[in-house]
Amino acid sequence: MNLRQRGIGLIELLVALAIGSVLIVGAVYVYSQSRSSYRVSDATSRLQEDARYALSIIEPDVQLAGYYGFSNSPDDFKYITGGSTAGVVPASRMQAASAALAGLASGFQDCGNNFAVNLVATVEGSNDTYALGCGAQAGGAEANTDTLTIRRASRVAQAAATANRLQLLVSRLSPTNQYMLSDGSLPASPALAADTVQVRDLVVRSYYISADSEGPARAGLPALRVKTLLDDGFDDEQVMPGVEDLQVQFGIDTGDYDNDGVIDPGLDADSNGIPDAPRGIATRYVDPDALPVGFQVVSVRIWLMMRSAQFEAGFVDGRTYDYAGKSVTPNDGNRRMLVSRTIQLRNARQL
Ligand SMILES: [Ca+2]
Ligand SMILES: [Ca+2]
Ligand SMILES: [Ca+2]
Repeated sequence: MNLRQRGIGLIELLVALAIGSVLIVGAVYVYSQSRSSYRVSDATSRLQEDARYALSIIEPDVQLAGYYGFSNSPDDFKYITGGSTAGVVPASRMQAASAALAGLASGFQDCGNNFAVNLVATVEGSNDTYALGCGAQAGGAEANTDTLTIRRASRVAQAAATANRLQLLVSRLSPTNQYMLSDGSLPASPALAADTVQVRDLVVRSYYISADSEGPARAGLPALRVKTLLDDGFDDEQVMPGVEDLQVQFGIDTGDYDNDGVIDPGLDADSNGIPDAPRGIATRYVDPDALPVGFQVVSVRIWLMMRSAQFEAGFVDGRTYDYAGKSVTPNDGNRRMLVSRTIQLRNARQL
């Protein structure tokens, strides 16, 4: 037998090389594709996670807006000083247009006249502008964004009254015994009783968007921030970086449940255009600066535009986002995610 050993011919070598390089190019392509789709899904899920967190902060605040202990009627409250229930100031005179409430620590008036104590306005906001009297932090307010303010009582009762803190004395037994105080002096009556007469802190929170985020190299990345009423005044802290826009609309009950543009028959005996007994159904959404007086706000709709911290090479966000009466086409290399939520107010004010 003449077994001839043969080597690999040039043709075979070239064919093998060609097949090999096709395989390598293919593998590299698949790898780079999966890497970039991983990057996209990673960026997207981060935006999603941040949005979820930001909403988890805002949502409970809004749900409880207008919760004032045993009463959801802010008109029941009266401001007292020195524990004296004589010469009280009713809630109707604690509003922005009213005379400045006497005896308040100056910090309480920093965000505007009677801003901290305006119990009647359980939710309020400004439309596409920053209208709080106290300055926006971190580069100032981002242009064309809304603000949202909520007012309510704290979830837990305090053991005692504290000076220089805005607090509510709430009574389950008598709607006339609802007081607000800031000097730690409780009236002689009603006396505190665990289940029926309690002191709760007044909670006032104002959400807005700043132009910058905190932290190194975070200038130019907008952030969601919140001002919170504390002892003597307002604190300002960042909730979440990478929130480019906050938009707010209020759902009001116009009594037009059959949606024909006018209040339904029989619901407006006093003919003032406002349902006499609102059912707590949002029949119309309005911008925060277009809230008609006297209507019940039953829900708040919120939009957050989340934005990635960095430009992404080769990516252009050419989408047009239509929301809250705005239309935005960014055309830049930032990835975005628009999230929205409609939050029901549990303590919608009964008028
Ligand atoms: Ca707006
Ligand atoms: Ca109607
Ligand atoms: Ca009416």
